[in-house]
Amino acid sequence: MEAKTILLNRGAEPTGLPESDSLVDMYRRMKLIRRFEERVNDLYLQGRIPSTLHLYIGQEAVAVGVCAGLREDDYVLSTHRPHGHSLAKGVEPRAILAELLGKVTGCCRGKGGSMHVGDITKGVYPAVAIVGGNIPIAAGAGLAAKMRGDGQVEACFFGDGAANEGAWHEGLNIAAIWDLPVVFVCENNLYAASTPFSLTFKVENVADRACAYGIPGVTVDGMDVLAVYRAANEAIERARQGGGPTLLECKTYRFCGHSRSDPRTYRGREEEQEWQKLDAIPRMRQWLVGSGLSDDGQLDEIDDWVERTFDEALEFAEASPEPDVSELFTDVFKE
Ligand SMILES: Cc1ncc(C[n+]2csc(CCOP(=O)(O)OP(=O)(O)O)c2C)c(N)n1
Ligand SMILES: [Mg+2]
Repeated sequence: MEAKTILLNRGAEPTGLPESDSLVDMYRRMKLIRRFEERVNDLYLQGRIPSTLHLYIGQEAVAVGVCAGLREDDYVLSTHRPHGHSLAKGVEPRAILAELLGKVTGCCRGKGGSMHVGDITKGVYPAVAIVGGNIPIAAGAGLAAKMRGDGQVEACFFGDGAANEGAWHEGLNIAAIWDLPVVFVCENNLYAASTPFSLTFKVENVADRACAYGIPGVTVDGMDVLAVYRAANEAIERARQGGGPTLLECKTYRFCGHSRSDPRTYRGREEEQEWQKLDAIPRMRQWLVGSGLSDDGQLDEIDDWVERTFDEALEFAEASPEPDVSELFTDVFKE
């Protein structure tokens, strides 16, 4: 089986898209993630976040494009870089922010912090920070969905680095042989921390490996939310109809460092500038205005809403108490 590549259609007229409201919503969600991350970064620099951070800035089109094709009762599995996935799936910004501040109103009651953000009531498993650790869990969740027969799909996000973990190969294989309803979404941002993709892969695309498991492999422009949406939607529908998993690779780039205190000596400023020209958010804005689906007035209002939403979330999180010490072991072990 050949991997299918639809990466090279940058600028092509998109087809098979949802209603215009949903398209404007994709802009809103990407903008929310971008500003959430930028403002969380400011809070971190002020010493107000008691943990490390892996920011999602630059990769917004992937989370939003994939989640736009999911049902409310579908599930998302995430990684050490999870804020964007949760926001895209509909977890409340205030619940994530409270979690980052270690408050009891956080989505994991303040006990998980940045790397374990998630809210099962919104269809987001608490994130797994072990690289590749969420892959077998996605297969297990897919098996549960298949046994329930309720048509639920799991979207499992991971980085290029995860695709070189043993658990990744085992998880993909078992999902493949049992036709489990999982979309494996690789966010290939070209680096695993400081290690370049080209030093750790002999193949050009992560999706080229799909043929080893007998499943479809698709590589898509991860800086184009519409391209991600179309490819993800096809994979999601295939999974829902019993057609098994897909390996969907989104070529993307993180605009910031890997985590805090990363001087980015392993990549050039010129490369960063080239990728920034592909920023999905202004591109989507331009496309919405150019195609008459929205206008600057509506999109400016959305931008204002994003700032207000963050202000309110911060006010809520700051006013919330920390978990009581008596809660130390609650929700940690299964009763
Ligand atoms: C098994 C394991 N090894 C190492 C780490 C430390 N670590 C955290 S993130 C990361 C890089 C992951 O790269 P990638 O999967 O490409 O995701 P990205 O950070 O680019 O989003 C590493 C090595 C870890 N958390 N788990
Ligand atoms: Mg990476």
